[in-house]
Amino acid sequence: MASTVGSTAEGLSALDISGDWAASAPNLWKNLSLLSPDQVQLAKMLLQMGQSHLFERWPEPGVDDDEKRAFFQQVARLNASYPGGLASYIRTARELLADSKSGKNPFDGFTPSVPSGESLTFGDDNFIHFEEIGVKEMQNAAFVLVAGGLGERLGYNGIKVALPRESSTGTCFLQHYIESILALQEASCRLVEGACQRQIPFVIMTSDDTHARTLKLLESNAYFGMSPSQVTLLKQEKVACVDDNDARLAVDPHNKYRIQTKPHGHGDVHSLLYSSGLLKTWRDAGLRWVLFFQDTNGLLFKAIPASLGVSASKQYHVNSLAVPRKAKEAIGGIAKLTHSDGRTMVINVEYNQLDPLLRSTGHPDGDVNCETGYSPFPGNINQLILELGPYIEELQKTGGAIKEFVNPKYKDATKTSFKSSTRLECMMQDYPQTLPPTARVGFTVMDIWLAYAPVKNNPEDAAKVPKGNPYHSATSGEMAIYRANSLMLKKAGVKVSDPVLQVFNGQEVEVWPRVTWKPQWALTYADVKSKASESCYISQRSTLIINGRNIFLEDLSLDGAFVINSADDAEVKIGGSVQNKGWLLENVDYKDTSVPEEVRIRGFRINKVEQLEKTYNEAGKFSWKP
Ligand code: UGB
Repeated sequence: MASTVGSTAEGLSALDISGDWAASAPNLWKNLSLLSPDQVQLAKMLLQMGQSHLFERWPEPGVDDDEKRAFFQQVARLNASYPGGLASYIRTARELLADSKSGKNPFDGFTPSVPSGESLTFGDDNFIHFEEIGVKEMQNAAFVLVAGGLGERLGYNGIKVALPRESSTGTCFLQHYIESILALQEASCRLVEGACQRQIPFVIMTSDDTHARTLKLLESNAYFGMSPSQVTLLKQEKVACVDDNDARLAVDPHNKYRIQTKPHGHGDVHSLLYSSGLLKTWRDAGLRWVLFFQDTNGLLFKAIPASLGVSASKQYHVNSLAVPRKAKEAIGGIAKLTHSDGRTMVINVEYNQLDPLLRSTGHPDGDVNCETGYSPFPGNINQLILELGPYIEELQKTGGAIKEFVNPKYKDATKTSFKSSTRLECMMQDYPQTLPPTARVGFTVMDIWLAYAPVKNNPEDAAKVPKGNPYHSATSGEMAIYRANSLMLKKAGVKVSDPVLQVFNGQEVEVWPRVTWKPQWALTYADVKSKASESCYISQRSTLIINGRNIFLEDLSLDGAFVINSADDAEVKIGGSVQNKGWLLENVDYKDTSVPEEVRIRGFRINKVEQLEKTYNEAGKFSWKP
């Protein structure tokens, strides 16, 4: 319990509030003897910052005293976790709310234009070259997953990283990410002469909404094979909500002794990494790259080797991964912004800002597609690769603070009151905003089918997405994995049947053969090419699951379901014709609550009618044909 101030008079002098403070917060004054000296200072700061309303409904001492102390413990946490403390938060909120009320454009004076960056085509020589470089560099990298968001748009009750990435194997996103990092670590180490001991560090940013469940998922699955010492969880704190343009802190509607809080955004990752000291540890260990990624993009590791190769070859301090973007799609656009005073920056312009910015700078149609059928501005998929040295240098100047914004929903055009409380937010991709013009900021555009299929939208909203725009749902996220694997095999020469169109949860999707593989089977196009021969064939209704490193598909002809498992030191050659009834996709309605949530949000379940399963648990060379 906190120690209390000796006397009321001591508390009064400590407060030193100008004006009639007792009239402004009489209920606080009555309760002053409950507070420690530090809490008295916090009380003083709150009153000085015009927050006396917080105490309006406080009863006499003796009633709810523990709750009152808990209130100040919360204030202390909010104060400590924000650079400059709560007073600074309130001041910034007032400034940004005033800008928002007056309609000030955050990009005032800047004109957007289409920037130039590296555009890659899967499987061509350039792509293969960058993948090779990327895999070599991987041992000098650390990965950071931002997973503090609850995913309100998806409406799923669990944490998003626990969702199956696809339901043929049921592997969840977090398991897939960890297995991909381990496979990259191993592939990179194989390219080093002599022993390579390096473990790729993996940081997960969590929040109060996700922390306990993320830790439990890791612990109950033995960290999916990663050494626990390789994984660090950094928890972001939420920030205070404000109720009006004066930035009066919002009282929690469920508890008058709490300030309402909401997430501050993924931009917190920079200050957390900086204050954790991890960046310096990594630099001292000789690391060179930090790769940031989001919670539910099941394709992203297919794009990582080549994009790291681009960073290394072009010596980019900042490399943003991007895909062609449909106009008005809810992903930010990467733009070059040129100020009338000559300043330029290459930066993400968030989807809700791009259209007004274009309209105010001579593009009356705003955010529209060009002749390619896509927006001329590449879509930011928020996977960033930062070079560690320049990153540390920059954070030493900023402490990791990222330019914030506020997005109040006003009740009416007078912009004087809000529909609900709001808060300051920040985004990790805004990091380049403070960089000097000499910084090497670039981006890498990849084929969308290869790099980007997030699971963000609930079935109802996904079904309303305009035709031609991506659904970003659990349905499309899973189908994208089968499509990408099928297209990679096709590019390698395998004959893969064309997809059929099917509708799940009101979304029409291409259904390709359900092909999945463990990351250690293939991380790059070169891996796929070396393990799948051109004489293979896979029919559309097939399922192929490859669980092992050294599995070689020779002249396999598959029409049905085939699961191949092998130990790391087994080498297995597979050929011949496999035919069975296979695994069927059966429609499920998202409103059918008798079905588990993770199944119903994708709109289908897999009925495993018949399959062939081959398992090679021992070391040695094996060859199989029916
Ligand atoms: N996240 C946190 O870790 N903490 C938070 O406080 C909030 C989120 P959303 P958003 O992928 O196409 C981003 O909600 O913010 C994590 C980019 O800004 O999924 O709407 C959260 O767990 C946008 O430019 O996305 O939009 C998740 O992993 C575009 O790139 C991640 O942050 C878009 O993503 C993203 O949170 C996209």
